[in-house]
Amino acid sequence: MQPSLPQGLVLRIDAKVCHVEVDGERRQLPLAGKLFEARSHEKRPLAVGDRVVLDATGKAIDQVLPRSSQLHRRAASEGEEEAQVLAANLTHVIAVASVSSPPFQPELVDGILAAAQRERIPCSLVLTKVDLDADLAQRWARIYAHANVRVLMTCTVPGQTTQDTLDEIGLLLHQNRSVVIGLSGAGKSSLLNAIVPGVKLRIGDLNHIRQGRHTTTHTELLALPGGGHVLDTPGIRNFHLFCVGSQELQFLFPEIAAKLPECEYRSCLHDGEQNCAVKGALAKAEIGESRYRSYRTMLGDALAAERPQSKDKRTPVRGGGRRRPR
Ligand SMILES: Nc1nc2c(ncn2[C@@H]2O[C@H](COP(=O)(O)OP(=O)(O)OP(=O)(O)O)[C@@H](O)[C@H]2O)c(=O)[nH]1
Ligand SMILES: [Mg+2]
Ligand SMILES: [Zn+2]
Repeated sequence: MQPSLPQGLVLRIDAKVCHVEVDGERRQLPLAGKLFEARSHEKRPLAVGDRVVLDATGKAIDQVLPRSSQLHRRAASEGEEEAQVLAANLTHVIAVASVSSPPFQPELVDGILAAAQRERIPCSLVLTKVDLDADLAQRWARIYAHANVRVLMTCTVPGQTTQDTLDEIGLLLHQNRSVVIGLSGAGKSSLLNAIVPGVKLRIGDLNHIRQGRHTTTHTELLALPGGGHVLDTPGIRNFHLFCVGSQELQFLFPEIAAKLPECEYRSCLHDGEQNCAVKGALAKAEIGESRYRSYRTMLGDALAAERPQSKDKRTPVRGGGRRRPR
């Protein structure tokens, strides 16, 4: 029988090599060229969190094992649409957003939540810097509670730390392989520093961040003392869904999809149709205006991609049937 090939876990990806943990030891390995061909629809053929098989020499990555989940978005590249997988094999997504400095960006947060929902990865929203505006933090927390999202409010400023919430996040981290993701300067690395003893990640200066400089420059998978893994990521500015169909989209916004049975049309897209139940839910603040705005923007993108004359080269989408009255 042929001896089995060594396997490893991708910890970090640099321009030319990947940092892979193999038998408890960190190695820097290149990728076999065939991987770039096999996964041409992806910006990169592998992601942090991937499990890989090495070649017989143990000196190159030969195969990427199937993923249990992936967090991916549409890559900001020209030409053919590509997916950018931000992290693989996750069991939890932590969307991090500050209430102020930088301001909360609902569309970015909603993109992350929708992408996690699409992969059925449980997702929490961490609202950071609550010391800067506690009322605003409460307002966002209410909107996301309607969306069935677990919201955790934090402050990591010494002397004002929200210890209970930090402990709660610590517990989540120990039980999962989580990715921490959000805008640059939101406080992702500060959050991990406050929770994980000894991790000492680099923290940004807000003036540098305002000039567009990230502090964290690589996604890095960290094994936590006490169990679990976490991926700290560089800040992102947008999160566009990759190839999502117009009919599928509302199911990534649970509080919007929950209204569908009350709409007049079975295939209602909640986009101005007659007797649409979402209208009433917005008036009663059961759905946040900002959530609906994000939904409409994403719906616009999805519908544009489905038009036959679309120059967009996305792969065909599911759904999109005619409206039928109930
Ligand atoms: N007032 C206040 N400031 C905070 C808090 N948490 C973080 N900060 C500040 O926010 C700035 C950015 O923090 P980082 O942790 O580097 O942000 P990041 O999200 O990791 O940024 P990138 O690595 O660039 O993506 C730093 O100046 C922190 O001191 C907080 O709870 N309250
Ligand atoms: Mg950081
Ligand atoms: Zn409707």
